[in-house]
Amino acid sequence: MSLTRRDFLKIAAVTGGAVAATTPVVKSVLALGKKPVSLPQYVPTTCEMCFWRCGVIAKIVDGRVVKLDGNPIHPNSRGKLCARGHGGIGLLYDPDRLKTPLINTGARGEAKFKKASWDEALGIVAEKMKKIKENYGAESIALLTHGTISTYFIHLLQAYGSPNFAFPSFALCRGARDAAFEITFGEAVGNPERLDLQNSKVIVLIGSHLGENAHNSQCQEFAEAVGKGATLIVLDPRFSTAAGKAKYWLPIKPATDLAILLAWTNVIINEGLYDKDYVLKYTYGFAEVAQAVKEYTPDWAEKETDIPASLIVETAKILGKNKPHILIHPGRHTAWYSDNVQRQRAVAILIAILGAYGRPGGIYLNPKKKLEPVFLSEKDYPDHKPALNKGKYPFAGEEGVTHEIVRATITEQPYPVKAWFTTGINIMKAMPNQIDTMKAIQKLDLLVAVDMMPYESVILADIVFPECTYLERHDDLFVLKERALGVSIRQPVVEPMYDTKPGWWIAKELGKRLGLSEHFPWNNFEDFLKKKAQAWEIDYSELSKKGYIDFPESAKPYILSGEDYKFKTHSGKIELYSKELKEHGFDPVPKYTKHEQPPEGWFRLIYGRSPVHTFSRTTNNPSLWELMEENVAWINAKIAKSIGLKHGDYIVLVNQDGVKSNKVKAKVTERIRPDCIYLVHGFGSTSKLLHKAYLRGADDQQLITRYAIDPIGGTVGMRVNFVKITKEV
Ligand code: MGD
Ligand code: SF4
Repeated sequence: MSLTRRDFLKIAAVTGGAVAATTPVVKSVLALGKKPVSLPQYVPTTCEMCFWRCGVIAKIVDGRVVKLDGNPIHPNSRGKLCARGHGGIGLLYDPDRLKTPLINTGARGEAKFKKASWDEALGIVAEKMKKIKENYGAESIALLTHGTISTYFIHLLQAYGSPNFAFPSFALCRGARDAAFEITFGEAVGNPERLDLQNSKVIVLIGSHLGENAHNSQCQEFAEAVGKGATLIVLDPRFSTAAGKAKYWLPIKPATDLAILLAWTNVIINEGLYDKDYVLKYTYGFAEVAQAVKEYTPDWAEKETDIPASLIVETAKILGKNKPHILIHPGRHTAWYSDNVQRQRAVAILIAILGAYGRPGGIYLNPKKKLEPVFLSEKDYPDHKPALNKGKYPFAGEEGVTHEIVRATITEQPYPVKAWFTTGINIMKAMPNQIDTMKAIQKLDLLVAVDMMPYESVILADIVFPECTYLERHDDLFVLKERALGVSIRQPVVEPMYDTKPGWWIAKELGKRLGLSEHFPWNNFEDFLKKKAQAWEIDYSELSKKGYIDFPESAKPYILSGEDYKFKTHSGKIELYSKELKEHGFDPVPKYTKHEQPPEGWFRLIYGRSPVHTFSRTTNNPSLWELMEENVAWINAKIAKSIGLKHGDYIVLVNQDGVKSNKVKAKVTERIRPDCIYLVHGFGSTSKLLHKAYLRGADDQQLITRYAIDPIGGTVGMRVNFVKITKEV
């Protein structure tokens, strides 16, 4: 049963946070005189099946979660969840979950786990951390992290004296986009992205495979816009689900997107189709851009991209004529090659000259109101040596660069790294070059994993701390910038199962054993949340009942006509020409880079998402596994015919470094260019403790032994690997 907004609020207002109601099912059971079940309860919380963080209402009967629905008042869910959101129950009741702390009694990676008490496991880790600090300094402890748990462990590490943490979600994912938008507009595009899709007249997806990439409210707005007749232009070497809805599918040669972006800019400027008033009032460096793109003609771009010049001109004119209601999706996973930031700069420049930033149908503005940070503690962190990536990538931001931690661990330069914590991340599937990751792991004195499931990186750990799932814990409050500013709560809908604990508790208990109690000055995390809510003048009990509260007056989505809007860049304008890039020795306006193409007989390995899975973290989920048990390798039909391959045959992929994949079924299709092979990411698990996912499908990450670093933002391009097909399985 999905509650309407009115139903939910009415019930919440009457009964408080845990909302009771008698459903028809319960009534009929009572009428038949069967053993009565307790009345269902409804508790709002926030999803963490991916990082979109939708509002959820959990239905609980007899202490068990029986259904999850989208919270109707929450802007990220709008009453709906995606398949993975519904699959949260599968995670909660997955029999393969980690159930107690574990200590590996064998060699590293042998996974000869003995069950331990929390006290024993925490004590061992604290003692080892103290020794490492004594011998090498606290900086020798590094953290690789993803998701909400990051907050507590970054705090713990910093309190202990280490600056070395990294989110793969930056360097391997959205870092290039964020760096490019900060350089151009003075701020990142946000997460969720501030896309005014519902008002767009033209939507351009550059490898953003919406629909397969399922971010709930974004997909809802995308569907709404397409339903209202928005023209859709999709650049993708593969006929994606979104391409199926498009007026223009441009099957671009991989690694050449920058060419089409520069050619579009060329046509829009030459034809005078840019937004002249907007450019004059809000931008800096238009003349330099106009000069720089002169050489990037549609004829030139045709040779690079395989897209006919006539189509480049036609689509450029559609953009120009519908300005400013143009949504050029800034992308999410933008770590493709070595020039990611410049490709994303070209996206940003195009958005700016079409006047689509701060305009209906383009990118809406951040809310007017800001919530002041409330820290986990007021106590200062100790001084420490510079972080491992300090000074290497001028636009890398605060979120660290994963490969620098791997490199420093192997080389011990500029100083040794002796311990890793992995929290909420399966590093073997999230990071490229598994061979180097293993080399680094073998050099560690301590590897600790905090997780819910026995993924590959958990199997490698010396000590495993089992975290309870998001349905069993409080977490920090989430601040949303969905047009208006809002706050979303995560709270337990059931008690933690087994001997599992929330991430904040694990960090605090470790802190206690390291003499850092003053950094954790709260007994219970709810006390901290209440303090935060009070500082933000939010009624905590109302938040707990509704799941989400917003500040409607904070919304200011658009720049008003003629408004003197100041951007947060050095010049106060949108920087089409970037002095900042120039000062650091980079091109101030993007220039085209040519990338290597696959040799004869080889294919470029490309990858993407399935709408029913999140990375490797859901491939063992009983509910979602039923929907997709394994991935398949997309291969062009002509190529398949030429080598006698049939749809459904098992194949093995071998990459340029001789690394072989697990066996995988061939999907023979016209829907992909002949020079590519496509895999959905996250499959091919090698953890025997994942009984459903073990050896199902092929692991794209195993084949990604090479990567290309972008010198501007330190992002790690992973689409630089070539594979061959072999039929031996
Ligand atoms: P990517 O994985 O970069 O996707 O989602 P996106 O940012 O949309 O892109 C995959 C698409 O890029 C494929 O269609 C592929 O054919 C195309 N492609 C490959 N090479 C090229 C090229 O050279 N040029 C062009 N134009 N296209 C190319 C990722 C996003 O998805 C992210 S970062 C996260 S963290 C979320 N993860 C996620 C998930 O795991 N599952 C689901 N269901 N949804 C998710 N949403 C988010
Ligand atoms: Fe959960 Fe789906 Fe929303 Fe992600 S998009 S938070 S998985 S419901």
